[in-house]
Amino acid sequence: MDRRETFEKRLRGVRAYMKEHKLDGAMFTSYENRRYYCGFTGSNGYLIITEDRAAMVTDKRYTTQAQQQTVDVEIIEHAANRLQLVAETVRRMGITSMVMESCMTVDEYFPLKEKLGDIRVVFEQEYFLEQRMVKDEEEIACTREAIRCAEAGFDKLLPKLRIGMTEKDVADELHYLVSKEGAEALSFGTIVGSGARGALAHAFPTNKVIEDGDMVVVDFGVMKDGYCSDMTRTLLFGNVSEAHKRIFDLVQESQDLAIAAIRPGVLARDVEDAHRAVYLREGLDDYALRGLGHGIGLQIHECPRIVIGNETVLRPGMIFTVEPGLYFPNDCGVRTEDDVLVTEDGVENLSHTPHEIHIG
Ligand SMILES: [Mn+2]
Repeated sequence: MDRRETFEKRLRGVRAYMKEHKLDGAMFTSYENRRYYCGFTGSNGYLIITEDRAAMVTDKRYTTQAQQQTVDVEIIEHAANRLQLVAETVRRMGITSMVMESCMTVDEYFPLKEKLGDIRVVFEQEYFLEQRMVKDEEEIACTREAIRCAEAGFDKLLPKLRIGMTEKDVADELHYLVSKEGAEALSFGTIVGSGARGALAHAFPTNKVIEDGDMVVVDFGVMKDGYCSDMTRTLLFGNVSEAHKRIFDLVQESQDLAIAAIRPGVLARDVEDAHRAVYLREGLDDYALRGLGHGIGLQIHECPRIVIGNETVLRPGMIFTVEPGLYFPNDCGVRTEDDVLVTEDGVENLSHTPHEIHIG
């Protein structure tokens, strides 16, 4: 598919929504949806869609970039009175009713609403998130490349790791290595939690020294062409106690069961249940979180959410994380995270880094 076809196909989904809800326009204001529906990667823009046209209001920093990145989108440059021009453009395109993303801030919405006058506005978020939930070939390829950069950097990190390094040393080294592999950015702030700090699910790397016997949770991701990867490994430094190693093994078992349960037609909650069965059996469910994973894409957290009770039906092309964990406050934490793709007949694990890694 060329770029024109890609965006036409995605916009057909928007236009189907407009038709179904008897609207004659749509406006996108988030970075991710602008990028998804027209390819523009700038930080400011109002993408306005009608039945047969598309226009984007942006500022002078981005005029040339927007012209280069988009296909068949009229680029309109705004000066000081941004919202005035947005409202005028909406009216000029003949829109009388439109759907907007509900993530717009109230600070921005109320002044815009006033300028839109009698143009009817409805809000939607879920529908567009669901459109992005099933990835096309190009999106899958970008995600694979993001995972490759992350894993190649991580692989080069392992021989450099030593007892006595700090959590921050680990994160700094990793960031340099993934960047060298071609990562364009980090998907989120890297987590390094050693020893008891591993129980903090989102531990920010500190100057704490990694000691003999620490289990160290390293959770990070990188972006490639806008698409995020996300992986976690719990590294076993030196002589890890038998009690801690047993926890580590239970998390691996729960991940294996979850991945084995993934195929088209299965509900997200069934995959969640499959991993939780291990913790329930062991009487350890209180030490797990309430979810197993999340979709990844242009955002680090997308649909489908693999959480308790979620009835989303898994479909080929969905990419999400499988990240079981056990967290014992003031003692230790373990998490292992792979990224998986739902295929026509089952699942492909896109992550290839070994799960059990000993250091020193
Ligand atoms: Mn994750």
